[in-house]
Amino acid sequence: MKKMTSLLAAAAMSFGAGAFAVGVQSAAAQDYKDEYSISTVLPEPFPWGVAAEEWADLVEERTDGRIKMRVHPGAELVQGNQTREFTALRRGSIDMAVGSTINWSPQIKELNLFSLPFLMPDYEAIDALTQGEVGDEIFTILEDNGVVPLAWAENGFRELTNSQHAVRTPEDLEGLKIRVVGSPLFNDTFTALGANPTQMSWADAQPALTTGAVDGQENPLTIYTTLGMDELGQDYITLWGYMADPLIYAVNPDVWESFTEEDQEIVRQAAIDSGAHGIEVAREGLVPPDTSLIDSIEEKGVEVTRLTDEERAAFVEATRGVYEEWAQEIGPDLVEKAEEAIENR
Ligand code: X2X
Repeated sequence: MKKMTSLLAAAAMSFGAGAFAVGVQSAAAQDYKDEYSISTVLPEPFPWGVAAEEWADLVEERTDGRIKMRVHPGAELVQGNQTREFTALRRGSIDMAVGSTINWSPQIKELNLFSLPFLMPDYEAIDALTQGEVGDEIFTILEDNGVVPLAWAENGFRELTNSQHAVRTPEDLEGLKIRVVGSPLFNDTFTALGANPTQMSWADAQPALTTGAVDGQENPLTIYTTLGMDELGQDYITLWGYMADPLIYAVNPDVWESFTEEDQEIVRQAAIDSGAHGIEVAREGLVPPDTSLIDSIEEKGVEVTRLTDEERAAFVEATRGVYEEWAQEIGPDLVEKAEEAIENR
């Protein structure tokens, strides 16, 4: 009888544990929101929007609709103020984001690494950072600062465009009013080059280009073509590849914790998969031997300036002081690690 009782008790216990586990599962599922917001700056068909939409699609498909995500482009959840995106993500007023390292660098100084002028000479250099130890270190820093980073995508190498004349030397930039993004590093770089930088959000940049309030801007050519900047009078492009901004997928930690482990894995893998595709889209037509995107711009009569090594060196030289100053700000060890990774790529 005693044995019987204890057997029954054991059965009841294991049944109870099972019921408890089921209870936790369904409570978690019930805790899920009807829809999660993904903040980003640019919609489809820009590489940002492609990456973010594909993330949402893959997650919905792979979770059988348990998790639905909606892309909010134009940084609309922070009223277009893209440099506030990281803070909103951390606080939970947005759930998820696919954001540029530039836009998050006012809060995370280490992300300025990617904006150091002429640190990364080519696409392999970007990969050497994001796919290596430096990328891991940056993800740890992001985690320590209250978000859950999952994967990388890409905006791309930012080329210089303007409405006035071809730029082949730093002297050609003298006095040109150039719209720059929201990290002080950009002000320093363009000031060192003799230009007149003016900081504004992407939302403000578009009308400023249309009205001619600024002479030029810097952004990847995917943005130039998708927006049709040739029609806004941006008739001169200098291919100088002075920096590139990767995009980072990240999730608010409370949202992340609310997901079951299985769903966390799905969300992470979908970010990695859509990010890999996003990087392909960001590089399409820009990497030799396929330069079709650049060719299509030239065919429109836009003057594309390609710098010789010597001409490029003049820009490197003119911005060297900014590089050194900002390397201190970012952290000399991280910068050194990045330089080594690029050297050994
Ligand atoms: O504002 C820009 O230039 C953009 C769209 O490239 C970023 O958000 C960094």
